[in-house]
Amino acid sequence: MAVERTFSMLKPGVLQRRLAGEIMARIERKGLKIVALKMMAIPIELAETHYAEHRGKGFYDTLISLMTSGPVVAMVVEGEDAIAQLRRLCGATKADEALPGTIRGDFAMHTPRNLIHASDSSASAEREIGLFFEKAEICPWSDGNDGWI
Ligand code: 3AN
Repeated sequence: MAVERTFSMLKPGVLQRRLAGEIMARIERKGLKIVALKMMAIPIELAETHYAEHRGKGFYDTLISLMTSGPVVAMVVEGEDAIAQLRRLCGATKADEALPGTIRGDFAMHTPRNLIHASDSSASAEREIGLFFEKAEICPWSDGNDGWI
């Protein structure tokens, strides 16, 4: 499997619910590597660019207003097959379809507040990492545990 980078973001509400550590722990326990991390308030223009594919949909205005309603935690996550692996950890988009054991299945009751974003393809990952992070903010590391994970 190829080593990939993916973009992930803990949405507004996660810090308020004190779930940031719990969610990041799940990502770490899986064996994925966090190689960039920052807390930020998303300007409305960035939220609109990030979610441009959803413009015009019924939930778009709510989505933009929720995403700009409080700080997020943005991450670049690295690992073998990281894009699909992280999507599986997140669970289905719809709160009532996300299975127990997944982040959304365990913590989300309502789809608009489904806690976490994770890129859905390598093209999205590259685009989204570029939107949120400068190259110099990404810190690759290796610790010799790779053979155990
Ligand atoms: P995902 O985040 O699983 O890739 P997308 O890209 O289809 O899902 O949707 C982006 C975000 O828009 C979701 N995380 C969710 O917050 C919101 N969303 C998607 N579908 C709906 C829906 N039917 N009703 C309300 N909000 C939605």
